[in-house]
Amino acid sequence: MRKILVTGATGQIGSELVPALRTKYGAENVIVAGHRRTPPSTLGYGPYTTIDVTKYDQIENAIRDYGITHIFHLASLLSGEAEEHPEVAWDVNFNGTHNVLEVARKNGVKQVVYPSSIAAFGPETPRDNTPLLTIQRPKYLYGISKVAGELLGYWYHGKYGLDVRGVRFPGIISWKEELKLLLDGLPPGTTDYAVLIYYAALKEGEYTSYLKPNTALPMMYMPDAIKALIDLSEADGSRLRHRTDFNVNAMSFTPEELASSIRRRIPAFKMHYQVVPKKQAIADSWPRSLDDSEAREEWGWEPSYDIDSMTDDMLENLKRKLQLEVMIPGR
Ligand code: AKB
Repeated sequence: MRKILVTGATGQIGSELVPALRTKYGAENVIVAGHRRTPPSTLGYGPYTTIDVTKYDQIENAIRDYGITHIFHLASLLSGEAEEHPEVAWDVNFNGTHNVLEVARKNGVKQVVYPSSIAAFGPETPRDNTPLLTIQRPKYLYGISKVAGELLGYWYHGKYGLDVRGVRFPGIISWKEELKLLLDGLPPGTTDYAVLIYYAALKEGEYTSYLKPNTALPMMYMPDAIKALIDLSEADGSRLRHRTDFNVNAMSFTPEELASSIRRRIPAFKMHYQVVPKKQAIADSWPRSLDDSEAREEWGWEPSYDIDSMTDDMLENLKRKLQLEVMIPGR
């Protein structure tokens, strides 16, 4: 029987991972940890605890109180906010991960899973079909914290035998959790335009992209991201030759290609461009597509959504969520 702790559970991935885990393992066996005093209602019924991952004791108390056997560690600042708040980002992304691993090994936790990112690569990395093992010299702090997290996981596995696993996520697109915007009106991540564009398409019929029209980045629809985390967690450990750095590819597209996909459903949708140099520079240092052969071979990774099936599903669900009357041909 698994007793699972999810850190950073009120964020974009946690909001959808938690309900999936609760359906699979039982609500009372999935303990949600976040910053807020009360959990958002989207997480459904089940135990909730407040944890700041930079505080070792708070993690250890939760592990002991609930008899935790497995951890999904999601608490992290994203690429844009990490550049704005480097000290906090290092504290949460690196020290937080170190705390989770240390508490886990000292308290007999069986497994820790956490995401890395395409940000773990840098401008010198080959950008197309990027292999798992290649040059990693990220230029920005978020990526540096992710590479450090990947290596730390290997170290805990090698030195203490802790079962640490992780994937390098591309940009994740989802409709359930509304993105918070930062003070400058920009989202916390670099790939988040690909979420905001759907809201704008339904609400305003137009969107202004902060990335250039031809900036290709690897992306993934949330149901595939949830599948990746759960499948990797459940995979037979004896088949894993890699640990915390699995590339997982689903699709790659540019802002212009995403706009075209939306126009199949909303023909009048207009796209404008106002490039934000700090966002563009981060995007230009990341891969355009990934070679994910190790994930396919070692634990059977296979995505279900491409750009058009994702767009159809996003628009349908968002439209319902926003309760907007938008004419979608063929519906
Ligand atoms: C970001 O844009 O910062 C994240 C990521 C690719 O890790 N979505």
